[in-house]
Formats: sequence, structure tokens, C-alpha cells
Amino acid sequence: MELITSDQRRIIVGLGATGLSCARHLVARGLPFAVVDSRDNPPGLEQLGEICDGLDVEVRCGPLDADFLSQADELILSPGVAKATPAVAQAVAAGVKLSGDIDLFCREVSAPIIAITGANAKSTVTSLVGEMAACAGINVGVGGNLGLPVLDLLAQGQHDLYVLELSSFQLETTNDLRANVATVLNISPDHMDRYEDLNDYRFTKHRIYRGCEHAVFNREDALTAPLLPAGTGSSTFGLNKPDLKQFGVLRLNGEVMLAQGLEPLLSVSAMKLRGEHNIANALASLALGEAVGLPVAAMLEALQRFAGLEHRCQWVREHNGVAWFNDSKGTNVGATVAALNGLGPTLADDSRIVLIAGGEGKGADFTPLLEPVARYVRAVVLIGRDAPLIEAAMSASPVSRSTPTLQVENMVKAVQQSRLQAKPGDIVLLSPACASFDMFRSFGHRGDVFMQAVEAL
Ligand code: UMA
Ligand code: ADP
Repeated sequence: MELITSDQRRIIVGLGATGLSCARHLVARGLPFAVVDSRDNPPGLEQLGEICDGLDVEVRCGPLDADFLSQADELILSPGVAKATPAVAQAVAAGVKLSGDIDLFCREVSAPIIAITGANAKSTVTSLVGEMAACAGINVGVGGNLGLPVLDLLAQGQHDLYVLELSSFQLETTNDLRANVATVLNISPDHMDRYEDLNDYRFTKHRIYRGCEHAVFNREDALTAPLLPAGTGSSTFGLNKPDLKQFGVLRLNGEVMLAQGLEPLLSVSAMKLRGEHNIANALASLALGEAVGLPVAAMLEALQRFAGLEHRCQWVREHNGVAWFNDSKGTNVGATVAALNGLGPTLADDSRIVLIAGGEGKGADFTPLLEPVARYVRAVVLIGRDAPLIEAAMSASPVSRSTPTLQVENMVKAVQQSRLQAKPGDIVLLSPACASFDMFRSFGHRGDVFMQAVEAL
């Protein structure tokens, strides 16, 4: 096989899962490209060799060369590389077009797209909407930031509906999404080492609404509300009583019901998902499903079946009367606040949570943690690079100063220390409020190490 001769010079920037999916995609279409990665020895080199076997593809590793990038017509940027990276920014200033895998995907797809972003709950809602569509018998493709790059999803063959989780990193380079339905589920600070401030992060997230036919937003979080051109449909979800047609919660004879307008749909007790935040997630999923016309019966069936994803407030085991939960996907402060506020109200009167937190804080402000910590937490066991920052935030405030904090070297010690702190009836919760990369390969790896240590008790 040979690549087509073309005047278009494309450069794939980044050799992770996304870069490799872009390479496979371009090779399958016979389109020429070059590849760069800022690392001397990026992880995908061997796989790239297999994808491009026998083809003339230039590969450059090591610090990005602005002059080389500036010779391209189009840079296809991986999400892990910020568009503010100097060599990339210089090429863009020189007139080079910037795209990402989502743009490449959208150029080829005509099936409807539900596009989902938010600081938290993206993966849960994306998976749940995927389950709803599957329950309705639809041939649905589910992917994106969730793990399967969208172009690999495309390579699986045609689907009749796509449900995509999009990160702010992916949205930075997404110019032409035009989703049928788009949502920003919630906004709280994350990735503050990559964005100038919360507004910068929020504007990036709001790119998901560009050109959409219908927007779904969280009426309890004003930062999610879109500015839409006339004619664009919209609907909302929230934990309060819903207006006509909107999704919310009704209390009927002491029972908490998911509802649309005045119509109760399902008792919250019929769902396997637990915690207030998951009620919001169920409502968001209903609103998204409704917007593409999924039958209500199928959506409610999925809500009753869906037990949640691994590493998201996942029950691990009971040991000596203490329940252990793995929320390793709590990778920012807002997620850990939600996990504490979700599990805290389930505690019996004298019981408390022992919280294991810490890792790579991504420049976050930890003060929103202090109030739920003071309300629900017996002790905080800290690991990882930014453990001292969390400890400093806690001891600087009268709200949380009296909650004991203990810094330990690794996850096994954190589990052992938590066992000593917890009393029967307590919960031990791993919800780090930080990324995992200072100590682990991924949040999944961190959660697995935690669960192994808990199983070994
Ligand atoms: N990197 C370099 N130099 C390069 C290219 C990458 O140093 O030239 C580094 C990045 O800084 C990053 C790592 O390599 O630390 C991986 O970056 P990547 O862009 O190659 O990542 P992929 O393997 O393509 O995975 C990406 C998403 N990763 C990121 O956005 C960092 C995955 O989300 C996603 O599942 C995958 O595409 C498929 O769409 C992960 C993630 O952490 C789970 N996402 C963030 C989050 O959820 O908070 C946004
Ligand atoms: P994301 O893909 O956005 O990281 P996940 O569905 O994987 O979202 O959930 C990550 C974490 O976010 C969970 O472990 C939980 O701590 C928290 N979380 C889940 N739902 C919500 C919500 N509706 N609001 C705030 N935090 C949430």
C-alpha cells in the first residue's frame, strides 16, 4: 500500500492512544502525514511502526520544533498537548490549522451525536446514556475521553448513534462538532495547571455547545448554562422540583422520585446507583436520552440495571464493620466534595468517614474540601506529592483544623493507617481530589492498588 500524493501536509502531534488512532485513520484512507511527540521515547513508537509498516512516514521525537510544525497545513493535536505549547502556538500564529481527533471523526459521521462534558460525572453519564440506547435496541457507539478514542470507535463500523465523552483538552481543538445534543454537566475547577482560570476552563467546556441542535444543562449550576442562537432547543436537569417538561426530583409519600415535570418516572430506591450526585447523573441521562427520542421505558430499564463504573464510589468490602469504598476517579476537588456529600448522609449517627486523599493536585485550591471534611470526616490520611498542600489548607482553617491528618508514604500504608483510624459503622473512602500520575500509571491503577490492599486486610 502507498499513501496518496497530496499537497496537504498533516502532522499528528502526540503518540498516545489518540495519536495512534489518528495514524490508523489516515493510513486507512491513504492520506500522508508526519508524527511528532515531545518525548524522546514516547510509548506508542512500536505500535506506530506496525501501523505504518512499509509506508513513508516521518517521525520526530523530542522537543517540538516550531519551524517543522509551521510547515504543516494541519496539526492534529493530542489532548495531552496544550494548544498553548509554544511550538504549537507559533505554528498556529503562522497560519497552520489546528484540529483534533474529534474533528476528524465529525468529518465522516452522519449518525446523531450526543456530546457530554463537565468537570465530573462525564464517564458515568456517557456510559449510562449508552446503556439506555442499548436497552432501546439501538446500535450505539460509546467512546472518547472515556478510553476508546473516537476514531477507533469509527473503525468498528457504522453505528446509528454516538455517545461521546469529551474532555476540555479535546474540546480545545474541536472546531466543528455540531452535536445533535450537547451538555456541560457541571463546572468546578480542574486542570488549573493548564487553564488561566476557571473562566478559561469554562469557555473551553462550552465549545461543546457550538452548532448543537439541542443543549442540556444543569439548572442548579449557572456555569453550565449555554448562550444559544435562536432556534436551538434546550432542556434542564437538577435536584430540585422540575418545571414542565424538565427533569428533577419529586417527593411523594416520603419517596424520592425521578420526574419529568409533574410526572414521576422512577423511585430513586429502584436504582443501583447511590448518592445525591448520582441522582443528578440519572436526571442528566434522562434529559439527554429524551432529546434524541429514546423511549422512556428503555431509559428506566437501564437506570435500574446500571450499577456504576469501577473506581467511582465503588463499594469494595466490609471489614470489621467498616465499609471500604474506592473513588479513585475522584481526581479533582469537586469530585471528592461530591463523594463526601453523597456518602456522608448514609452514615449512622456516630459514624464518620476516614478519607484517603492526595496525589498530583494540578494547581487546585483545596479549600472547598474543608466544609464537607469538617461535617463527615474522622481523619484524613494523605499520600502523594501534594499531601503537604492539603494538610496546609486543612490546618490553616478553623473549619477543619481539629480533623486529624496523617501523611503516609504509600497506598498500602494509607490502607493500614485508615484501618487503625476507622471505628465500626465508619466508611473508609479513597477519593484523592488529585490526579494519580505522581505515584501510579492511572486512576485505575491507583484504585486497583487500593483494592488489593483492602482485600489483603
Ligand atoms: N505527552 C507528551 N508529549 C506529547 C504527547 C503527549 O508529553 O507529545 C504526554 C501528555 O502530557 C500526557 C500523556 O502524554 O500526560 C498522554 O497524552 P495523550 O494526548 O497522548 O493521551 P492519550 O493516550 O491520547 O489519551 C487521551 C486522553 N488523555 C489525556 O487527555 C491526557 C485520555 O483521557 C482519553 O481516554 C484518550 O485520549 C481517548 O480519548 C485520560 C485523561 O486523563 C483518561 N483525561 C483527562 C481527564 O479525564 O481529566 C482530560
Ligand atoms: P469524569 O469522567 O467526569 O471524571 P466520572 O463519572 O468518572 O466523571 O466520575 C468521577 C468522579 O466524580 C466520581 O468518582 C465522583 O467522585 C464524582 N462525581 C460523580 N458524579 C458527580 C456529579 N454529578 N457532580 C460532582 N461530582 C460527581
